[in-house]
Amino acid sequence: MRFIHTADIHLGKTYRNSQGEGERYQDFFRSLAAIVADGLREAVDFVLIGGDLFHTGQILPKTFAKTIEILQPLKEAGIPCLAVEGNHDWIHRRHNISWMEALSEMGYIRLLRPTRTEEGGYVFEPFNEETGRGGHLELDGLHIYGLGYIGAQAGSHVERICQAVTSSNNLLIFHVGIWRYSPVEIGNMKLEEAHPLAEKFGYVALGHGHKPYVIETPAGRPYAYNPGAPERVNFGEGKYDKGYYLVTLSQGDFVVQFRPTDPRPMLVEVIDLDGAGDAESALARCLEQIRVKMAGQQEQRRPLLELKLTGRVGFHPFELGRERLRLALAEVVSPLHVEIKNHLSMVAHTNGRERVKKSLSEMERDVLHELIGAHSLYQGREEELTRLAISIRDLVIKGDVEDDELLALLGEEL
Ligand SMILES: [Mn+2]
Repeated sequence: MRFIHTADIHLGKTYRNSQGEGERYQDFFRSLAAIVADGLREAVDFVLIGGDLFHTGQILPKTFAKTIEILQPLKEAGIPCLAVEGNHDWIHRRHNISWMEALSEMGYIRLLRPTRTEEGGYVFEPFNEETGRGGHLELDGLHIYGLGYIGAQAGSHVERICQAVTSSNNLLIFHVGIWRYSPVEIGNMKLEEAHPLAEKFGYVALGHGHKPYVIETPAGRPYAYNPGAPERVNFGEGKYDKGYYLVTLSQGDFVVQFRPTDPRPMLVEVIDLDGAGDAESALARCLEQIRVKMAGQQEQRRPLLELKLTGRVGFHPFELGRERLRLALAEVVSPLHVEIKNHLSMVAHTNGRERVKKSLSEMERDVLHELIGAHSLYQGREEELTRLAISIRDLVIKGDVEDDELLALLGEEL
């Protein structure tokens, strides 16, 4: 028996109001289509998607239509595609049918999701082909269970999840990260909390963290696998291996092979402009560094670029604005999309004395620090809560995280 295990496809993601919007939108579909094509070529028995098939709970009709088009060959070949919901697919309004449920009803995926008892226990109902609902199904003697994103409670629910499983020869699809390996800030559990899963499941198909990793029992037996996202989704993923797993199950052993995918080039570059006297020379330094970095690149696709500008400069940081940088960069690397983090601080001269003006982000931190410290409940935790406030602000600006998750993050910290 052979199968593909992938996760975190993030269909529908793009950069709004960016010239590269249309092309970037295609990246994620191309990535899934290539995996589907591999599955057909390898004649796998089934495909697993460990959550975050879609980037957001609400998707555009064209995203749904394109997803169907890409999954169609699997359906026609009779290769089941089993999926769970990730945090990004999650829809909170229960009276609305989710896009994942719709795909399951139409037979493009088999969406696995447990039901819950009043006492908080888990029940994995057999999957019903007619309704497209259920928590578990059997394929050639392998029992496949599906558990989507359950948030911060994942670690404490492992025992209940294991209790709900009475079969042997089991596999679990679970959208959760493990703290030590997952760079995502929410939805993780501790390594030791995961270990009991190894007693019930021969293979745990993870999703959530976009970086691949494998988890072993304390005795050194691998049992949980996170393939990571096959495309680079967020800045910072440029250095991760990108791919999916092709797994062979023979005589109870899962033999796992990581297969690389072909993601768009992504570059995060820190540019130290310390000592630059004017914006013109700073810009020249910036472009030179990028030019050197990109020299000898064989890649045809336009890269995604994030620039972090640092240092003390003799001009107002605003002079190196987004548009000015974008125009200049277009001539050097022609990036598909650029994000700029301007951490420059200005050195001013007053009466011959050098004085460093605070950068925007420093001022912001100081203001928050003062506001938080003014409340007696939070005194002594200013540093940590300021950091939390800023990271929540960044998540809100990025627009990927749902309100409930932000609240959960706050709840955990407070
Ligand atoms: Mn994801």
